Amino acid sequence: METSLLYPVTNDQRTDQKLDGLWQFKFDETKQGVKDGWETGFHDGVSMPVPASFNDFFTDKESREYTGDFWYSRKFFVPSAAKGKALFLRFDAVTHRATIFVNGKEIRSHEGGFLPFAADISSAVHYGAENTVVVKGNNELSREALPAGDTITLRNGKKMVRPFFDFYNYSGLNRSVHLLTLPQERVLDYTTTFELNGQDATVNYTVTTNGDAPVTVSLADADGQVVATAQGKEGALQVKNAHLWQVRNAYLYTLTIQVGDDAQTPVDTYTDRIGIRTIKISGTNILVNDKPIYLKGFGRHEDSPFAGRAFDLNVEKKDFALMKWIGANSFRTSHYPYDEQVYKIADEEGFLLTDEVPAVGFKMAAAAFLGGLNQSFFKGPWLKKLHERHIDQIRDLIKRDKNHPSVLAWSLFNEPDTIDENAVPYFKQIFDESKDLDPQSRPRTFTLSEDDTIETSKVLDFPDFYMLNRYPGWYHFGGYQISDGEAGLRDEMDKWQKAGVTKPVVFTEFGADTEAGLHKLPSVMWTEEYQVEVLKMFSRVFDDYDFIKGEQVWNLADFQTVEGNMRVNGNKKGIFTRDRQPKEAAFFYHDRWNKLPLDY
Ligand code: GCB
Repeated sequence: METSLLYPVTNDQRTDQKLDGLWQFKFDETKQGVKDGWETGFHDGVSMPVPASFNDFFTDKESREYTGDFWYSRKFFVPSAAKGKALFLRFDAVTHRATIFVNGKEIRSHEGGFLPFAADISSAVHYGAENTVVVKGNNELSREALPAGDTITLRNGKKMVRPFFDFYNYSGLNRSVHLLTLPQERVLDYTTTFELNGQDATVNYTVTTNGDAPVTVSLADADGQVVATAQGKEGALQVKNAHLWQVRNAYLYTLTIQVGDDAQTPVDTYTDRIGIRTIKISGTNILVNDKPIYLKGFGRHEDSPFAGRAFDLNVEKKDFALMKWIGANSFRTSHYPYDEQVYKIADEEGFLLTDEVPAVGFKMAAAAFLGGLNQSFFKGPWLKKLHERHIDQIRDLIKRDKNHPSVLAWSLFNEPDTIDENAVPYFKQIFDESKDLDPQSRPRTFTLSEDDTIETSKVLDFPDFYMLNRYPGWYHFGGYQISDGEAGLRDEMDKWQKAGVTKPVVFTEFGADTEAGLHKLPSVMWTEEYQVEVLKMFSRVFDDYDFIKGEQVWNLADFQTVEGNMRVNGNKKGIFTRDRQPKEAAFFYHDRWNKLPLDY
């Protein structure tokens, strides 16, 4: 687990300089890099933008599909003023694994392509001089790593990935790289929990530092007025007439943590924006600030033309504009933790998000569907290593995101094989080990695929609410058979109702692939008219069952996938196209969601 995952800030004690821009880049098919000393830096690569997935910049297929080791290199200047400070490079995400070298010295490695890590580089740098950072990356998939898949070698010797999921294996330095100078004695982490007492609120906090200097915590309102202060590494801030963070009506306070005896010249300061709100599950209700809410929104992907899976603030801005316009209030970070800036925007805009670890592809039927094998996923030599990585990433995810008011719940898997008895001990372990990680005790859950029903799933006791991914009208009972699809969906919901479901049910995937601009009267599958028919069918069903507490359609936008006979250059279930233009279905939801009350 990472020591500190605090998001970088700049203030009197800390500096954050982004090392984004053009880096040197090389493939390393034959693993020559180390032998040839690439870790000391190189100039004979191609220039590569950071942050970006490297794949779509290439015009030849071998490069776009490249699987194996790849290297990035660039120079950066460390000012003399940094001497005596703690000095780190922070990588917001390298997909999927990385080893970091500075001036030829190996600093550290990291596994997991969607979470940040920091490398202490103070022992390797030259002050007042240029330094070289080199990243050796790798994008292979295996059953021992998240997300799950295989890497095969073609008869021509080229490696290729076979993901057990459909999103394209976009790789590289997908998020920003930061050069951080930090005080030696500093804040490593903090937590908050909330109690609401009538008009007032208590913010309980803990602060972790790496020293003994005293800690002072203060809270300022949106106008910058300090409303509460407290001393010590643990304490409570009493807030009179608290402004609560509400869904789509956010209010953020600024929390300032100071380390040191002297308030005028602190040893360290860390500032963050927090929202006061509570989250509870009560019967079949999801409660925010003790009021029931109904989730409207999307499963999403970090995906766009040119930069692939890289974080792009412009795309994100547009996505939030579209989600606000359409009347959404929530989304799931399917199928991996997103860039931290996404959570900051969600905090400000009052969106709720279900935060997912990349535990996707834990099902051999998914592998079979995409051309792989059909056997038990939860029984195999890969499980031990996979489990270590899975829980490690859950720890880092919760550590990274626990202070965001927008985070509603933790999603610990997407569509694992839960009809397999072998899944039970694995689930027990993951749920036991993650139980106390979140100080706010947010709900933990996972999505159930169509095979996993109230009758077949062996792990229904574990989640705090149910997330269902269902595709009648598309993968079965498509086209003119859609009426049978609706009947089947109602039969399934009747069974949940009859069984006396005691937890909320949220539909987290449903939809139909739709080629934008394709029209037909009467409709056929793939047309914009048909997508609307499918979504209307689901809406009718949702409206008839009280225990359904949300609808998150698959997907906000079309996205790039593996190629195959199931996909026409991507997954086209987007309500918007990949370049974020509306399909007919967008207007259907604009109409429906803007009318639905929050506690529907
Ligand atoms: C699913 C997966 C999602 C796919 C989707 C589809 O069940 O969770 O990753 O993209 O189905 O469209 O097939």
